[in-house]
Amino acid sequence: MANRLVYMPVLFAASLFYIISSYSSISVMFATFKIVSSDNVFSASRTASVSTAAARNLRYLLYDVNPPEGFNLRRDVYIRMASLVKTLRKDGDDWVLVLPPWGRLYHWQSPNIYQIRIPWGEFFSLTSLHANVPIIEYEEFIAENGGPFIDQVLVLQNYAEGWTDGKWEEKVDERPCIEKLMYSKDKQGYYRGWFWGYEDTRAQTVKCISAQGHASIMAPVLQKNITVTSVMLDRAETLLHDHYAGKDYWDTRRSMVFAKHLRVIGDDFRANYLNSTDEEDHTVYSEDWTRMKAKLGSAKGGPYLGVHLRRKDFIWGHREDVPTLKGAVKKIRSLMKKHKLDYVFVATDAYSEEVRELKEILPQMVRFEPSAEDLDLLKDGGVAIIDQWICAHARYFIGTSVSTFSFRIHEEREILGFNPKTTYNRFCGDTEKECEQPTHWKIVY
Ligand code: GFB
Repeated sequence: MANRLVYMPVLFAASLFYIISSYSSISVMFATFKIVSSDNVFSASRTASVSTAAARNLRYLLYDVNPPEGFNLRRDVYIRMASLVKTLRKDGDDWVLVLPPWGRLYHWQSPNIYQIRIPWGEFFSLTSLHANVPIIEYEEFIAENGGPFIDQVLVLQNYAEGWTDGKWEEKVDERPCIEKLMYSKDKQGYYRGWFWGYEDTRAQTVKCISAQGHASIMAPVLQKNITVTSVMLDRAETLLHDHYAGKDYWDTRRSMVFAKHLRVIGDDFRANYLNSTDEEDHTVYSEDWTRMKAKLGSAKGGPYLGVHLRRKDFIWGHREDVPTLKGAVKKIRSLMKKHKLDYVFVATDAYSEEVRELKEILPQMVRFEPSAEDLDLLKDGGVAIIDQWICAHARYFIGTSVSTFSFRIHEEREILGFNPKTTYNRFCGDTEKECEQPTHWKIVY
């Protein structure tokens, strides 16, 4: 029987919470870089950028990601952009990161829910994000900027010719667009595009930039070659991490604290259905991420197995590293026995037929399944976060190969102080020969 759970009282209370590089002198190839800022037609709106000799100009970095990418890959790109903003701020203007509203994600297919223009505050604690790098929501940007205008869009792309001489080098150049531009000119000559569902938003100029390198490779370009106030990097996933899993990576990752109402719902679920509380499980959480320094191995976790079983597009390609439902259940049973756990919490994106099948072969499975009304409030992103939060508190966790959804759970458990042996585990495909387990990326403070 499914655990169909209704959370209206919690959600009501929770809705009250709503309001609120290693970049080391990379040699950038400027020889062919010819971005020159043209007259700014939006200048009347740019009250915030009035400069005095001593003041730093306020400038805005906006970004977006390739449309098919999912929620957790996007969270990864946020880390790259935060790193770039830190580099930009070290030397020069007062850059602020504008948070790209959530929405129109391919995986968010729950019917009848309004799932565009979702502010970050619905999913993450803005106070926590802000303690790492200056951020504002897109609508705040519109207000500060005096309108939905972006001075310059840079569409990032790789180099058409690939690596020259098979050699990797960091470089940035203005180049002709390789793919068809997703922006078109309106009658006034401004560029219109998706812009997170804000139809009034327009850009003054759009250019394609071939970029090969770490996020901060863009810093000199934004500081020296471009002088306009607001710049949007589209296809920002083209840029790599400045220093993956280094201190700065972890600072930003730690600052991505889930919104309080989602944590409250997750904690309530743990207590009611999985016999799990922070005090018993040694997972007491600090509201202030800068003070959250749990010793590795200090967390015990709730008396349940946490499972992330990615399906849908992960099985369509008949990937060798993803198990069948039967294969997954066999592994789940053996882990429950080995770790003497009576409960198993399963987070999955499986279609309802597969979930039904899973319930038949694993009747003790516990799932977070909100009612339609609660789903309206939480949205698919909120449910994904609650699933991740519950998996993050399990005594033992097993995820899906190369899923960024599972990776984000690993990180959450690392922050909570779990023994890596209980975290970095994944299912193997039924016929997979070499089933390499996930890498332990040790937290750095
Ligand atoms: O998060 P994500 O980037 O992870 O994308 P992958 C998967 C999305 O599917 C999530 C939903 O953001 C959720 O919306 N989803 C997956 C889940 N598993 C669960 C779950 O256990 N619970 C809930 N509630 N939702 C990549 C994508 O996915 O896979 C790429 O980012 C591409 O776009 C690639 O599709 C093949 O890394 O797993």
